[in-house]
Formats: sequence, C-alpha cells, structure tokens
Amino acid sequence: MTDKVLLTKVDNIGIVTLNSPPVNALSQEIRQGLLDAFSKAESDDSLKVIILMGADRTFSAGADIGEFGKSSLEPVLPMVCQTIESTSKPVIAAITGVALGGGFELAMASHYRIATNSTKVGLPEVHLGLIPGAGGTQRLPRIVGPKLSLEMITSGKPIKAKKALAEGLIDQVIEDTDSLKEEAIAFAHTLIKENQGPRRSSERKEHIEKQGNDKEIFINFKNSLQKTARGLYSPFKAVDAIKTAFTLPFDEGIKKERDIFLECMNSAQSKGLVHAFFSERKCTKFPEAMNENGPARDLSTLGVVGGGTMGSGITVAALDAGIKVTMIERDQESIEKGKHNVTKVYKRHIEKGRMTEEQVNKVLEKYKPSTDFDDLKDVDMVIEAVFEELEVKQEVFKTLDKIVKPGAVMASNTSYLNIDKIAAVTSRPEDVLGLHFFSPANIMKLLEIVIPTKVKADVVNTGLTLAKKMRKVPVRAGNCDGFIGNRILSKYGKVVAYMMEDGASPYEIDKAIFKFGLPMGIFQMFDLAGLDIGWANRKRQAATRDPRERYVHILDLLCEKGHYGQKTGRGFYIYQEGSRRGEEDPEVLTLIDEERKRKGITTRSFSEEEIMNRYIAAMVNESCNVLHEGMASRPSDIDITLLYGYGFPRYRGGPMKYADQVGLPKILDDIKKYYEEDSFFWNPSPLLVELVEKGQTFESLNK
Ligand code: 3H9
Repeated sequence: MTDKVLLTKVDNIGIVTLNSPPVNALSQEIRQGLLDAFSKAESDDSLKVIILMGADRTFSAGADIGEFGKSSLEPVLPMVCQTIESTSKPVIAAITGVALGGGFELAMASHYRIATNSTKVGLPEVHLGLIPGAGGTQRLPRIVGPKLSLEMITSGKPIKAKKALAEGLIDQVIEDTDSLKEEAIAFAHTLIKENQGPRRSSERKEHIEKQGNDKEIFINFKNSLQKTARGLYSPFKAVDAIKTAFTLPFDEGIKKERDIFLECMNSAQSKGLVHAFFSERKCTKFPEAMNENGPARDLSTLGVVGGGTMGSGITVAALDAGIKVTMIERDQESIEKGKHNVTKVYKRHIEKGRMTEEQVNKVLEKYKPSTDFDDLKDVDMVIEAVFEELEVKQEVFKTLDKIVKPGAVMASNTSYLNIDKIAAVTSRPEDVLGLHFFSPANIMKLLEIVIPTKVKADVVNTGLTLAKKMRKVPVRAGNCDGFIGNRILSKYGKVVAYMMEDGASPYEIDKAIFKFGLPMGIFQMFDLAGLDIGWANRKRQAATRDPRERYVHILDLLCEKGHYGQKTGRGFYIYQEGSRRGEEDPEVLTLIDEERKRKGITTRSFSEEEIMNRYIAAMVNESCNVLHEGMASRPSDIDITLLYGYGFPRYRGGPMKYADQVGLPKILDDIKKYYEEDSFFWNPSPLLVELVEKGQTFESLNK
C-alpha cells in the first residue's frame, strides 16, 4: 500500500488524499493507490460519503507525463475514473490549485465538485499532442454541452473556478483556501442530510438530448480550427471524440476516446510536444543555480540604458514584473522617444480594455525616465540596450562602472557581441553578463543568459531571477558570436541565400518554411526584423570573413536601395501603407536574376523537400558545433531557443528533436552530399559524425 494516497476518516466521511508533491501527477503508484483506497472506502459500511482531495496546495496536474512512451502501466486512468464514478456512495472532489488533464477527469468522474476561488480546471492535453484520455471528452460534454467542451478541450486553456461554477462544472466555490477541507466535510453532511446519492456525469442526458442530431457545430468548429490550430493533429481529433459523446452511448464513446488517445500518443507531434514540455523546465537548471555559493543578489530596481525598441521593451517587461525601472537616454529628445515607446504599450492596453487607466498609472509610478546617469547609482541591476556596436557599448560600461553601486549587476543586451570585451572595460568584470532579449522584449519569452569568462555564479543567478520575475524562458548560452540562436540563424540564413542565388525564389523558400509549420518564412522574418540589422552585422564581419566563404550580395543590394523591409515599406516583399502583410515584388525577382547572371550561375529548381532538407541540415550542423564547443548545455536548450526565439514549430519539438526523429544518419548523409558543392560551408560537425558513428541520438545528451 502506497503512502501517496491516504484514506482517513472524519465521522462517517472517508477522505482520500493525494500526497505526491509537487503536483500529484497520476503515476502508476497513485493510480493503484486510488483504486485501493476507493475499494476500501466502498466496502466500509461506516462511510457514507467520500471526499477526494490533494494533500497540499494542488489537486492534480493529471497523468504522469514522465510515464508517456512507456508501455501501458495498469491500472490505466480511465479504469480508475470508472471505479470512482461507479462507487455507490457520493464522491466529492475538493479542488484547490489546479485540476488539469487526468486530474480534472478524476474530478469529473467524482459526483460533486467544490473548489477554492483561485482554482483552475482544464484539459490541456492538446498541448502535449493528445486528447483527454480518461473520459474527459465524454463526461465534459455531458456536464456542460458541446460549445464549452469544444473550446476547453481544443484550446487546452484552463478556466477559473468562478467561470466553472457559472457553467455548472463546479457546485460550490470556497473563498478561503485553508477551509477547503472543512467546507468539503460540510458539503458531505448536507448530502447525507438531504439523502443525495451519486450524481454520475456519464448518466447525464440533458445536453445530449438538447443537441439531438445537429452536427453543424462540429463542422463549423473544425473549420475555425484550420486557422487557430494550423498544422496540429490532436485538436481535430478531439472534435471527433467530443462529437462521439452526442452520437454513441457512454461506454462506446469511452472506447472510441481511448483509440484516438492512443493514436495521438503514438504520433510524432505528441513526442515533440512532450519533449518541449520537459525541455522548457530543464533549461532553467543552470549549474550556477545548483551551486551553493551563488544565491541571487537582490533585485527590485533596474536601470535600462537606451529607450529604443529593445530598451523600452525591456522596460515594459520589467514594469510588468513589478520592478522599478530608471530609463536613461543621452538627451531630452531621445528620452521623450523612450517615454513614448513605453507609454504607447500601456495606452494600447487601455484601448483594448486589458487594463484600466488607474492600473496603468499605478504601473507607471515605477517608471523613471531620465537623462542623468547618476540616477542609476542605487539600482540593483542595469541593462544596457544601446546601439549594437562594441565601442558604443564599451563607453556605456565605462560610465556605469563609475556610477553604479558595488554589487550591482551590469548586463548588456547584445545579440552578437563579445561580452568579455565589454566586461573588460570595467573594474568588475565578475559583475557583468549578457542578457539577450528578443524583440519585442515585453512579448517574446526567450532570454539568452550569456556567460562571460569572469562572471560570478550569483550574478548569473540574478539573471535567472530576472527571467523568472519577467516570466521568460532562460537559456544558458556561451559567449560566442551570435550566442546560440543568432549563431545558428546565421548559418541557415546563409543556406537560404545560397538556394535563392541558385534558383529558388525567396517566395518559394518562404512557402516551404511556412508549410513546415513556422509562423512565417525566413525572408518575411528578415523584412520584419529589418534588413539593415543583418547588413550592419555583415559589414562588421567583413574584415574577418574567410575568403573561401561563398557570399551572396542580394541582401546588401536591397539595403543599398534603402529597402530595409517592413519599416521602409519594401524589402523582399512590398508592404502597402500600414500593412504588415507583404506582397511578392517582381523587382526583387529581377534584381536576383541580374545578380545570378552577373555571377554566371546556371539556375535550377528546388523542391519544397529539398529546401527544407538543406535548411534543417544547416541548422542541425551548426547546432552540433554550438554543443561541441560547450556554448549550449544540452541539445534540448537549443530546441527551446529555436522554439521560443525563432518560431520553430513546437509540435516538432525543436530542431534537435526533429533531427532525432528524422534520423541523424540521414541528416549527415545530406550534409555529405552538399559538401561536394561547397566544402567550406558544409563541413560536417565532429559531434554529428561522432553521434552517427556511435548510433546515438541528441536525446542521449539531454542531461
Ligand atoms: C493527461 O492527463 C492525459 C489524460 O487525459 C489521460 C491519461 C490516460 N506529469 O511546471 P512546474 C513536474 S496529460 C509529470 O515547474 P508550476 C514538472 O516537470 C497531462 N510531471 O510548476 C516539474 O518537475 P521538475 C495533462 C509533471 O507551478 C514539477 O512538476 N496535464 C506534471 O510552474 C513542477 O512543475 C498537463 O499537461 C505531470 N503532469 O506549474 C499539466 N506536471 O521540478 C502539465 C508537472 O522536476 N503541468 N510536472 O522540473 C503544468 O501545466 C504545470 O506543471 C502546472 C504547475 C501548472 C501543474
């Protein structure tokens, strides 16, 4: 008998408690424990009602995701839910924290549900490429009808207790979390007094009868999913399963649900999404964070140098996290612009009804724009976000070194530059680190924390604290050109330029990338980011560029014409006034053609498959170099970087997971083939060669 599921008694009420912190994941041990506890409670004649609850601050986060992929471990959760529902005594689920996935399915199999005010309930299985597999697609529609079921299950978004109460999913909301148990006992006594028996969700008919034969809602809903769930598999299958609740008897619906659940579980998408789930938790585990000598320093005030796009985005992210921010600009005109950049974000929140004016004013009380560097003397951390040029950044750091208090953390928001060279101009390089935010910094979740040679562990931990406060996903990156993400991007950015010069149009390439699942093509992305940014970077690298490297001039030629992308209305695409949707530009095609002729290139066509093979091969090969040089801690950190910073489709798990699924020998074979054309660019990474030789995968390196 496990101690993770306890059966206790209060008067004539049995209390089954899940006690498996931190989230009461429903592992085999817990499932067996539940069966044992319910069977004992059922056979104990002294018990009149059973309460099911979590021991601590949460009910249950659902099935144990760590068990996925292992062979089915009996008893399976649908059977546990069935046992609970068929219990002859009323069962009350008393919920606090979250009841998600299988956790919520346990609650729906219970006969009554009460929850604390802060509780959230939901079926997030689609985020793992699954559908609810323990009765959720059959019980939820019987409790709330088709509309809310479709919304909740296909979006995976949990709902709050109050909404659940209004929808009849929960019978009572308790304001005070600490009194949940007493309130549940009181609820049980009321049931006994009123002689109420079990109320089984599977037997509820009102919504089934109301819906009748009307299938329109399911057809329309699937149509709408084409937009919101593009490329995904399980949300569409979830609609099929929910529809079954209205067409088949409960037991048959459950069988159908199980079949679809298992089909989804075996899909590559589910494996990719489960990998993403664990990877985004793993990436927060920095060696510095394990290190006892480095707890984070205090962090309640922040200085931001620069009020441009990055500086103001970082400022908003910090203000949203409740951190006081002093923003510095070099003169009055620039700080006015910075102020405008920050306040316009909040004005929009008011316009959209996301915040009231009062709330915005409260947030802005913490914002101090200034042109005086001395105003930074008391801040806990300062982030420099000025122009991306080493000398300019070094000047800022020299000034900061003279002003900020001892122990203040000094960070540079750079996308490419060498942090050691920035740290070296200060008298305290141990307090300096890189924080690479992605634009817009108040929205994009990725934060590369760049580790220069001399930085202290507690400084790195302060970076992690900032990430946590801002709800960013932190990735530990080594100090190399472009760190993890931009370094890899620079390689697959080159490969698309090579294909463009060799015969593929940028529009064909973008279509292939979009079809693969990215939100936009790479040329659209270049246009969005600004072609001038890459141009400046290429000029910076010109002096040290290896003469053997193939160089495509097309992007420079566009920049020379002043076509920087969306911000100038023209780049690879033409943008009509105010539009972010670009149209294909025949002049760009002519320019490309002329350049091909100038270089005497015989063009050829590229299939979508070949475009993606080359794109992925370049990405994976450089990722291997990044790993091999120790610039990323593990392959899954690269996956997270590409998922959160570069739009790689989450359902593919990231490029490393995708490569494992495709097979590393196939990727290496492709690279060897391309090597014949360009032995400089397509040099196979030693790590890739080694993994293939040993028959290993990237997963084997995910410690
Ligand atoms: C399902 O239920 C299928 C069924 O329909 C059918 C079955 C037949 N399993 O996120 P945190 C770990 S599918 C295993 O950092 P938070 C997590 O890895 C499931 N482990 O905390 C972490 O471990 P570590 C549907 C889990 O407070 C630790 O718990 N359910 C699970 O920020 C703390 O987690 C979901 O998709 C799990 N289910 O957020 C819910 N959940 O410390 C997934 C968490 O070693 N979970 N862990 O890194 C979540 O959304 C969040 O974890 C939660 C807490 C909101 C619960």
